[in-house]
Amino acid sequence: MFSTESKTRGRILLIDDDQNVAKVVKKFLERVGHSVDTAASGEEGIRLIGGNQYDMVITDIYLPGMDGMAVLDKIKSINPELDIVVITGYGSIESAVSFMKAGAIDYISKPINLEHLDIVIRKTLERKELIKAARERDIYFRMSLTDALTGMFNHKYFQDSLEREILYCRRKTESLTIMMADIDGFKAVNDDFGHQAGDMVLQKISMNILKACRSHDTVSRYGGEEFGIILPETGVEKSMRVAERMLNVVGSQSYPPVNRPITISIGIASFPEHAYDREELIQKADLALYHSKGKGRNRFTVYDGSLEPDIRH
Ligand code: GH3
Ligand code: MG
Ligand code: MG
Repeated sequence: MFSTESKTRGRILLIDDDQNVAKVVKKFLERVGHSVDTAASGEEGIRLIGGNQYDMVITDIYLPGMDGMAVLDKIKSINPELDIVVITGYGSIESAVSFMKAGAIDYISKPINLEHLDIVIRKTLERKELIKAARERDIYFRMSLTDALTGMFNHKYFQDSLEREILYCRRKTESLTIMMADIDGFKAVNDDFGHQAGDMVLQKISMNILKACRSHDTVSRYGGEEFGIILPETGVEKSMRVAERMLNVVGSQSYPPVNRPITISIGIASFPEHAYDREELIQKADLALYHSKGKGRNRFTVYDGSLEPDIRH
């Protein structure tokens, strides 16, 4: 996978007290496009690492003063992620192994074969690039699933998880319950205390909703001041206890700077009891939520056929 055509270039620190070796290696590495600083002792190398951003370090293991192992330990304590390649004496594989056990990423032996050195450096830099790219992908992936204000999962994650959970429950003939929760009178909170205070309330309510749920429940910000919660392997009875707890936790807290009680209303619907697919389940939980609002708020309602609007005229 590591192409010799790779354009990977790095900022490299070379620590070697042998000035001839340092000169030859530096010249070679610069010719192939790297930027290289040299240090003639471990102490000097450590100093340079303190003030520069290197991609990797190449260090001789035989150094005057601080020896190679001490240098390696010190570098790892400063920056555990900095890749270190050690230069070992000819045939001393044991020392190479002990350095790799201590955290070196690879080794080259003296006398240095420049082509081998080139391969080791490319592999090290490319590995570093791959790790960086994987981390970025991971961050963007997580960002795409979470809501920036509350840190909760977002609408899309809620929909995707619900679809997945329903498929699972169909296969396993399990039940699941969802709750739609909406903050009561939130428009007035914004109007009376400002949007920033509203945001703070949203954040604290999110924490409290999470507190009332169990670790395997999926809690997400459905939109605005509404939350969608998936309770896997949970029927109506159990979900009512969770809803009760949620109303208590949310309603019993204060939300400075807002100096009035803040409550939520909840609608509950279960699979397969009330609906057999995702959209219908959400629609039924919404209808139950609407009913909680109509009945005076700060309460939960479990979906029931009698809640359906009467369409006979
Ligand atoms: P109800 O009890 O019927 O739910 O009344 P309500 O005032 O909560 O409902 P309404 O739908 O009238 O208003 C919702 C408000 O929520 C309006 C909107 O500005 C506010 N809101 C939605 N998202 C955010 C947000 O991210 N931050 C803030 N501060 N407010 C938000
Ligand atoms: Mg509301
Ligand atoms: Mg709302």
